[in-house]
Amino acid sequence: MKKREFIKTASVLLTGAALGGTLVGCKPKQKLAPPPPPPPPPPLPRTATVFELPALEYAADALQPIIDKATVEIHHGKHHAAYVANLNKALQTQAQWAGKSLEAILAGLSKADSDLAVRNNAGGHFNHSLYWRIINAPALITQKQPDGKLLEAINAAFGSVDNLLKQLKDAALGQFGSGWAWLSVGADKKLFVSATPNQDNPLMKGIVDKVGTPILGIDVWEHAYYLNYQNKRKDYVEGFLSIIRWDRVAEYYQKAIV
Ligand code: MN3
Repeated sequence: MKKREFIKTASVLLTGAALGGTLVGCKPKQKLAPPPPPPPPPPLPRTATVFELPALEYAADALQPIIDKATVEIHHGKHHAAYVANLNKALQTQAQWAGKSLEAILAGLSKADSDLAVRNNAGGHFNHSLYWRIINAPALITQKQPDGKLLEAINAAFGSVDNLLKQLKDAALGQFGSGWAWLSVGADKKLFVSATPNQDNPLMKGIVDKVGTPILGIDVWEHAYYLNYQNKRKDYVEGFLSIIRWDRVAEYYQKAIV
């Protein structure tokens, strides 16, 4: 046996003896308990949809003099941003909305929902996203009136564009307190005007009487106009209707009638 092998063998023997020695005189050897089963894997994290504040398509001062810069900055950067943040927060604890689109969430709400966080903030996010997209800088409003298929639908439902604008104005001025006035496409593909309180909208079929797809919305919360117009909601509504992007409203109409 070479020296190195001798050392190795001796070392193994010694170790065995030492181990054996420790067992001598011990209590009867206890059978080792089988290892506990591994803990169940943690539940998969629920993938809540995360919504984002859409950027404005124009500068904050672009809508002047109809809507002033400070109002746009606060309305978009604070109010709308808060609806998005609070919606995302609420969705973290309400598994039933996981992975759903904003429209699907709105359509799934019911009057029985006692937690208003999703209703108010999903509504607030949808409503304002539409609001910012259907208006533009006054100088960029080249098309003053609707045309094409949208015009045909307006004439069919209201008789004339003037009648539509009057109904929208009446709905906006008639909404007591905070809320919205809407032009929507109903299930019968016909246009109708309605108003809703707070951040409700016509997509909320479990909540509103008149159900449809909104294609134009007028925010009549005071935060939308008070800095510039104070209590003169009528002046704000008339100004707002003068900067409508009818080409964009027509796009929403086309999507809604498919
Ligand atoms: Mn608002």
